[in-house]
Amino acid sequence: MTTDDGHFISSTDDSLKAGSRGPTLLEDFHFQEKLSSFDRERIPERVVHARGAGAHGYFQPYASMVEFTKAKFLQDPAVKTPVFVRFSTVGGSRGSADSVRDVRGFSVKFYTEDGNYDLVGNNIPVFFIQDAIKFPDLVHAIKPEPDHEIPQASTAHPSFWDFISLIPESMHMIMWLLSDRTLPRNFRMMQGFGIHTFRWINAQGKSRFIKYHWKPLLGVHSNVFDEAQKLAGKDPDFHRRDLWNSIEQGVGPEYELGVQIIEEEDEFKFGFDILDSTKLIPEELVPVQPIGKMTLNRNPDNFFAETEQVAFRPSNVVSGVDFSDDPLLQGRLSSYHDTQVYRLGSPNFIHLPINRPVCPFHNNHQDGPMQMQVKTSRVNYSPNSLGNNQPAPVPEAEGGFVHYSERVEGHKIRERSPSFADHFSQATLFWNSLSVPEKDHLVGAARFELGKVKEKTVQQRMVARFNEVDHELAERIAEGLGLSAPAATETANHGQKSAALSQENTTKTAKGRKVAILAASGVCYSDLTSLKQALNSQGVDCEVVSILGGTIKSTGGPEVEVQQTFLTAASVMFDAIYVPGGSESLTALKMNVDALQFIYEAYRHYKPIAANGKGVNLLIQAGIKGIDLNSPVPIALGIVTGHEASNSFTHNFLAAIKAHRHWSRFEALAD
Ligand code: HDE
Repeated sequence: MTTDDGHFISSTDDSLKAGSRGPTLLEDFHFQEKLSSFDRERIPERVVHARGAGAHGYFQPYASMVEFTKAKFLQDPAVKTPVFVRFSTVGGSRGSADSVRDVRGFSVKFYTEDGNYDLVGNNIPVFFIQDAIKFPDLVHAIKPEPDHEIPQASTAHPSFWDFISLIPESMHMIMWLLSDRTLPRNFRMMQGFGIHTFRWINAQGKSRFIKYHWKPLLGVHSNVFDEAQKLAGKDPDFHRRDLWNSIEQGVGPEYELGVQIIEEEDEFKFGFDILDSTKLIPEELVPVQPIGKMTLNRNPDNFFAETEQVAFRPSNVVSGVDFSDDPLLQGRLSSYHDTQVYRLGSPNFIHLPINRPVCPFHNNHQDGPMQMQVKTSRVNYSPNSLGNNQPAPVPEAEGGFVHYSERVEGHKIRERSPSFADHFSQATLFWNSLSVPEKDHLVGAARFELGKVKEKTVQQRMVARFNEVDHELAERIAEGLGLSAPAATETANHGQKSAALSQENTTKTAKGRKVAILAASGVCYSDLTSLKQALNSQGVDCEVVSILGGTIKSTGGPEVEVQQTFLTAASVMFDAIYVPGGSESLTALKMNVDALQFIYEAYRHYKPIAANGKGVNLLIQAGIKGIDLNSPVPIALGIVTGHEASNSFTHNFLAAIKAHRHWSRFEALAD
């Protein structure tokens, strides 16, 4: 151990004192350095998106995009571009829980041979506001209220809904905010969107409009609200841990990058403005073309150096990518650089290893705090003759970035374009596109959030807003709040839908799921291992959860290792439950309240549950209604029973895991 200057340290446990019971001496330079460094360990957390987790990986295009863009990293399917991705929540502080109801950030830094490209998106395709100048108001309203700093990481408070009720442009985003999208199961099963309309420019200088979509290969899946709330206590690091573990296990997240390409001449053909970030372009109107895949496969070595210090800026683009005039994007183009300089303390944040481009960079920027480059030239101005006029600008033909020469003219004016004025049609489109359970969840979320608002005027104003989205929606929310329903509006629901907006239509696979095997001493070895092996072979992870740690005796085989106990684990951490046979094991579990609660909670959260042998009695004991050992439960209900772990038992359980949630369970099984 040495000081920062390299002097060997002989002791770091006692400060230098005048006598062993005497005062500490100022000359103890090791003490001074250690404490002063400690005093400065924190940098300001991000003003939004403070809570996050990151990972390294790579992006590879499926085919050359040369027709549409000259961006080098999209030219050659053989080229893997390294990436660093940071996922985040928006509202909570750095130490807040992962699973709260919130929008998630989805930021990607591509380290291309042409310099870094940052695609800083969210997991929702639209945003709350149309103009960046309202962002501070929005964030003040989202964050804890300034007098008592309550609540943490939640929009369920009066000032948020007061603000929202006064800005109708937020209604489309609010529908997404109240939907299951803000409760992602994990980052591996979460979608990403660039939100704004960007431009791609090809080598001939032709510009097209672009919307970005990240689609997870495992599909888009969510927690139910009760589960998300419990996870926040049982494992506040649930998403971070899942990301880390999946990468350590070699099954890190994979996302397909897709683009919607809009020709310049089609800019005005949609009936809404493509510069308005509260609108999406339905996939039925412009399909999403898959263009490549991103794989995350390496965890950071150090959270602070990488995940905390990574600095994203939407203005950080490569040649071939350009901006649109979306007023939300335009504001972001300056704000992020500004925030990084404040947060990381200097424009030289770019020299930090996580932010540095992988290609060489040269310019005449000079000095400043924490300058890491030791430039050796006497010349630091342009033009110059003493340094052979280096560094010199690069002509466009050789890759120099040239902004798209869009023609603009107009009066200087603080005004919203009238083409941004329709705030409800797409909110209605979203509502219409949801499945029945998704609609129920949304209504429940609205009742919860507005139920935390005691100001009746705010509640009423919000109900009036929902009424403009859909009358039945407003009626249901009003009923939950104990308010009288508003009269139906003159404009009826347009009845349009878009299939891509419902999570029910997403990819569904058993791969990447995690099953809890509940067992105690005396568990049937072949029941346990045969199903476990079958699940593992399909990419399903299993953990044995028991009453005590260590190992348990089995019948018919060796001792079985226990991975978790009912104290360390909870059903919310798993996607499904399996109860193998073995009468001694089942008797022990039946006597254990935590085991019974574990099963009932998974049942309540609509998760697949399998039990064989007398395990079915344990499910009954746990409170699951309408089942018995001799008559199989309909597969759609996600409860798989049988006398032994047969092929059809395994097959049915895998099918139930693949379906993930079994929404119709309560109506069908209730006594
Ligand atoms: Fe951000 N946003 N934002 N934002 N944002 C920040 O930058 C801002 C917006 C998003 O993982 C800040 O480094 C303004 C939309 C993500 O490090 C800050 C506006 C979208 C992240 C900032 C927006 C985002 C941020 C805070 C209104 C989705 C986390 C700390 C125009 C497309 C990046 C920081 C990371 C972070 C400003 C709106 C996504 C203050 C002014 C729209 C994913 O600069």
